Amino acid sequence: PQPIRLSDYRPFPFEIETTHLAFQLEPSATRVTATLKVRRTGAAGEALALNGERLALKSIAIDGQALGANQYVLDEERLVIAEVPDAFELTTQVEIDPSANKALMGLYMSGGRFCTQCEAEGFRTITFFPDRPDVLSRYTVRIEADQAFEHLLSNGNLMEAGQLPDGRHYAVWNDPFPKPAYLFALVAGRLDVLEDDFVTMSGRTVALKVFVDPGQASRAAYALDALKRSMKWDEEAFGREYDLDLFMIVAVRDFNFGAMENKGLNIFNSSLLLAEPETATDFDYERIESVVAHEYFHNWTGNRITCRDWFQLCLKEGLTVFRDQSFSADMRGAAVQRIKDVKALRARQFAEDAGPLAHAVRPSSYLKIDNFYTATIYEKGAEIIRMLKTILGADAFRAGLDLYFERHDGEATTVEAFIACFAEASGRDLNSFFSWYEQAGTPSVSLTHAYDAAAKALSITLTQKTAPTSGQPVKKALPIPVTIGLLAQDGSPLRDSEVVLLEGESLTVRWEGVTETPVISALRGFSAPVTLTTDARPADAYVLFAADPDLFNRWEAGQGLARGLILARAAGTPDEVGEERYAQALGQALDDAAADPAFKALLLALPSEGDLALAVDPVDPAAIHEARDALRARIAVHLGEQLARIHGAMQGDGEFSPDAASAGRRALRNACVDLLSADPHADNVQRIVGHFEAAAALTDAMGGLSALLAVGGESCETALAAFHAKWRHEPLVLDKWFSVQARDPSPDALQRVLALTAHADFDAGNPNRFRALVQGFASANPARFHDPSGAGYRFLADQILAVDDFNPMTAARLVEPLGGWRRYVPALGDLMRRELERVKAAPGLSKNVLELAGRALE
Ligand code: B3K
Ligand code: ZN
Repeated sequence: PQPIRLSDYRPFPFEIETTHLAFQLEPSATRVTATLKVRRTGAAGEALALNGERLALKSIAIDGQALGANQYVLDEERLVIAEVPDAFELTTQVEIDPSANKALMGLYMSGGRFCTQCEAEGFRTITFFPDRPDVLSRYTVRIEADQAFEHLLSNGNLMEAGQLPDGRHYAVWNDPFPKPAYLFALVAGRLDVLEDDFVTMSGRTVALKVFVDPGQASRAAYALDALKRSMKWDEEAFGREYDLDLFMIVAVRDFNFGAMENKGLNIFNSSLLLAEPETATDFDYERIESVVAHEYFHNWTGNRITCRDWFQLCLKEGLTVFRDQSFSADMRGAAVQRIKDVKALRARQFAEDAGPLAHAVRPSSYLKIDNFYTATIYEKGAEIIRMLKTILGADAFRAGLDLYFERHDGEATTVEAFIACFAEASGRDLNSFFSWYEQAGTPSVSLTHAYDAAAKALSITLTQKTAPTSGQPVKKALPIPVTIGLLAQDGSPLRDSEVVLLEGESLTVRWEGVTETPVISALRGFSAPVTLTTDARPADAYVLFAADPDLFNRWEAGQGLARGLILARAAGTPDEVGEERYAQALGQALDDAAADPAFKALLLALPSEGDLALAVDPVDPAAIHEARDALRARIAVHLGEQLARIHGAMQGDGEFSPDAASAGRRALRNACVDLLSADPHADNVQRIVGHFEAAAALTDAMGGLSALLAVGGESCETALAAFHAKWRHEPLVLDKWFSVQARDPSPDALQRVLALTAHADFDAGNPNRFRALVQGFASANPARFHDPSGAGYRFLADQILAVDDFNPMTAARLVEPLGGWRRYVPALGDLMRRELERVKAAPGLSKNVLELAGRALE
């Protein structure tokens, strides 16, 4: 297959002024009639080429005249009409089979309802259309269906609805805002609705409706509340007001990813919408809040201003992630939020950037755009926006964004046009900044320093380097904002934070008036997505760990200490004195009455195995796992009484509340339980069993179950069985029962996972269930995935191939865990490579999997 290239972009030579769609919904034979008002905008004589896949063409006419078979060419992917007038109306009628659509792209059935997913290129499986984001059109949609499909929904405002003969009914929707096809949506079916409204800053009342499975409306209350807070926040923080009179969200159970920002009709994976204390963890509540916000924020960053082509994906995604992260920081506390965001960035994006699937935030070619909805485009894309704000300052940043909204409203635009707004508003040259979009790989920054006690001067030298990535052997220096502050040896503040902008390969700054030997706190708040090494003495990290006023760096200092200790052990040179000292420092941090429980919970979690793997070459997952476990056990022994005491003190919530403070208390008590499981003596086991059995909130039940899996034995099996019996009819909770077992690092985990693929409740056709088990195992259980026999890899490859048959998008996302094969010890790397080769050679493979397996093997 031929790659698509950024440099090949050409505007579409026609404008589609209006699009009228008429749906005759039938699960296995839906008729779609599209009437497009077309006007030539390009050169005379250019053919009209429309995308269309898996469509049975029933009729085609221009200005009411049916076209003969010799007047157009139809192949698997396109309908081309060579000769068309300069302005005309094109009418096509096609038939499609939503009930057979297991790829979950386009129009499909979930739980007996019709729903759609069009981004990026699903619209072309619904009707013939220029399915590209730069073709904006005004849509009217008429939906007709059996009355059993009670609600008939589409984008915009409801214009008309009524009954028809033969038990059918219809609705007509009009969306006044021109939009690209990927933002089209349709839902039809029996649903319950939770309603509210929101008065915008200019005083308009917007009706809010959340549609869910019958009987589940109460579970949508938190999402609805998050929506209202998002609408308010976007007005206050960015001056953005909602623009339609109606905003709808629908929850569906079968969905390939999280949620979708269709204009006025967001569609959500039910796992990111439905929440009650017994059926959702605090993490779910957090995700619901941030994803509801994210999709809502897209209304301006994505919908009102969209992307010229899919290479510009980060224009809407990076910016919108930045906006949702800022929202969450305001809702839940900036430091804790930042730590969580950076953990996620390192776990997913840094890993991606370190392997053969590394790509630029704005890539320059692809086979399947579906493969580029990655941590790099989303999370690193957001980091770039954050750096822009750090470099320009909040006011110039806001001015640039205001200019962007004003200048490009209603357009499909580019990253260049976006950056130009900030250059113009701030008067700064941002040319070199643009390299952040074009260059893949995580820069390494090293910091060295010299303190001149006599002159009371500190000089700091920063140097950067980015290792080559596939296709980009030579790397440029990037503008890297490094926020630096100083502490005295006793931990008191010596100098406030300052942003040092490292622009070339290396930079030395000299600070006068530094009155004593300082402890340097660098890259505060994780001011840039880089890996930092410094020449600091180990003792400095203890000063930062105890006292850095920048809480991110306080946490980071602890992680750095733990990382060093674990890696020393993994290398066969354990530092037992250091481990005791670390455990003691951790104990002191836990005793700090002023610190937030959510922050303490983060302190208690050691760096993940994935994080540790990024720091060594080659990676030996078993050695890392054992070393990490050993440090966990040591901490559990050293701090046992204190952990038990804190666990006790964090009990008793009163009535459940999902707010950050209550969630923080739950996070801390579960972090204690997690550590106690590393020292499974009778008292601890009893405490864990008690924790599980008394759990009222799902967060506690899951924390208990996961700890019991680590302990193993009778009490674990009893708990698993009890949990299954209680929740077998609640799909979202049952997903967690699958995933907690997939993530369990006990030696028999692979056997358990294999057995679970044959469990009556396992369903590879449902992405949530499938990912809970397979992704949970391959991405979150390194110790067992990297079984020396290669059985874990074989299992993953088998699953990729099985699912690729009907759902290529979901299959392709599983390639990544095998992708890093070059970084593993050769005995494992070879086995991983062989499984990738087997996948790549499989007959009938999708383009999606082919592209990723191919790149991983390059
Ligand atoms: N824009 C969608 C993602 C669509 C993924 C298509 N493969 C959700 C989001 O980022 O908000
Ligand atoms: Zn998004």
